Amino acid sequence: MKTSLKLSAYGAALAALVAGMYLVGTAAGPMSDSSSPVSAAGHVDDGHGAAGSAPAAHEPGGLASTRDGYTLVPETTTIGTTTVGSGTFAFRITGPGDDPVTAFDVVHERQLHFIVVRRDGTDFQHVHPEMDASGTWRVPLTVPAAGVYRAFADFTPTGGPATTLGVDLFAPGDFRPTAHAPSRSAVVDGYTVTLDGDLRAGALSPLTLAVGRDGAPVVVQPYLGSYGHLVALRDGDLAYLHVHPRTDGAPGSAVRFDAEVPSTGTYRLFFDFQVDGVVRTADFTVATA
Ligand SMILES: [Cu+2]
Repeated sequence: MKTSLKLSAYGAALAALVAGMYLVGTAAGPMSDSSSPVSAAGHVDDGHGAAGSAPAAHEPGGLASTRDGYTLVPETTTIGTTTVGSGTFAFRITGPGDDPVTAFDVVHERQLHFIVVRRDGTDFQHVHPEMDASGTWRVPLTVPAAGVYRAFADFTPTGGPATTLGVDLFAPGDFRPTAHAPSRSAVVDGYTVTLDGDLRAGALSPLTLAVGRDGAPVVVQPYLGSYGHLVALRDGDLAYLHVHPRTDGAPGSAVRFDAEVPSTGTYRLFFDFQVDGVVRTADFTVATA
């Protein structure tokens, strides 16, 4: 069975809900402050600073394993596939002073959201590890095929910034990359999910995700505090953006998001939605308009 279809748990992460809005991002600042050349935000680093003067503040999340004094420290970087064995993946988040962090804010009903995806944008998983008293997180983790995977830890340390850190994990074996043609429609377990709307770099982009089955709309259920969760990963570097639905959206078969991507390019979008108590993931490939 595909792991992406059987997420037993799921959620969202990201702390900072922009006041009265719907966009949640992992970047330390608003997405419009990214280093994208299309950004028109007022306090983008304009180059007056010396090279190396904390450009990370303007970067999307997930591109680094360490940021703002917080580091994602995996116990091992080798993971098993369904054919060569599986295991438990363990890691810690260390903070200032290199001590393990044990206090995290609950965001979307979880202290930490963990996402694993192969670097070609395939086999997305969103799971919720458990932390012990020493600050070690563990989660059963198996991937369906060999390759290099990116793992993202999406969390808010208590008193610290909303943060997404990423590390590469390796599943031994023959790796066959998958190309993803542009797609705005996905079928998952008989549910058809359709994406409407254009992604525009550096601007809020209204997106609608509609779920149906046998030609009829299907009403999605709330899960972990919203009606669906959307992760966008930039093709090429897997820059990570986590977007939540607009709060003015009534429950229904269509979930509305306002996403903002930091640059032109192609993005893989992963939409987690719940129907009849089961969380499923639909994925799309969209280039900026
Ligand atoms: Cu989660």
